[in-house]
Amino acid sequence: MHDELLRAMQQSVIDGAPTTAAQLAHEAIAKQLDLLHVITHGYASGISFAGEQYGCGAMFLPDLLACAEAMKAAMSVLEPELRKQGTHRETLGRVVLGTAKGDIHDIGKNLVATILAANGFEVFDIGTSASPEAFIHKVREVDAQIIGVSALLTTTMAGQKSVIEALDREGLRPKVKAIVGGAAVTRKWAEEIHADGYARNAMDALELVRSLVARAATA
Ligand code: B12
Repeated sequence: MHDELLRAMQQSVIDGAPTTAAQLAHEAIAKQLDLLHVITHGYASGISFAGEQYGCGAMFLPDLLACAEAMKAAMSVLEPELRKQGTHRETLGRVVLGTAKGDIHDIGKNLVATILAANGFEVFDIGTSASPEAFIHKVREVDAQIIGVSALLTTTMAGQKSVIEALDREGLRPKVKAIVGGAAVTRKWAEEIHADGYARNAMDALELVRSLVARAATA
């Protein structure tokens, strides 16, 4: 599907070209393309390539920052449109989302937030580098059913464990379900830290949240 456009999207991220990235996003909306497909096979594929280049020393941090800026420019065009395409008007549940303490990556977490919100969930995004205390505070404030912790760094995965431990300590589980995700995270890690679920992308996160909320309703 529109291979040339997808390649141009990848390249706009690799080149760190926010204006082009945003223009291509508008083009995708005008052509009524599947926006999740566009994000995954266009922009996210570009940012993954940039990450690999950075990982092997072929790209440096300022380059990676420029790539992230381009990806964010595209997402700021696509995310409101994805929300608009959402069909649900009633609230299916409340989800607190954040990135683990010490971690500033938020592109993936924001996409998860958008997909959940577009599909009827009320999302409370507490941002990046969020402490376990911040998660607990928000869960209590909004009476959330689900808490989602993102981690992109191997060093900040421990922050996911701390959030789950804090939920247990405060006696908030099993009522509140904890899910984890992010590039560094595996299903095995999720099991190890006794998370209630793991998802490798935003669509799987939506299915996971739906099934956890449905299970809680019939319990
Ligand atoms: C973009 C990027 C950056 C940007 C972040 C901009 C931003 N606002 O987010 C910048 C340039 C700032 C950055 C900084 C750093 N980065 Co960086 N970064 C990346 C990169 C290239 C892409 C991440 C991304 O946005 N992917 C696209 C999104 C859509 O995918 P995603 O995040 O995986 O999210 C999806 C799923 O994981 C899932 N998901 C995500 N969150 C959640 C949460 C829940 C609950 C669920 C269910 C699912 C879920 O759904 C999402 C949507 O489908 C990755 C490489 C990679 N392949 O991941 C490196 C990478 C993560 N970074 C890395 C590093 C080392 C750093 C720095 C430490 C570099 C430095 N020396 O300073 C700093 C970290 C600073 C900090 N304290 O956090 C390493 C991590 C290595 C490791 N294993 O620990 C990586 C892997 C690059 C590499 N190959 O070395 N980075």
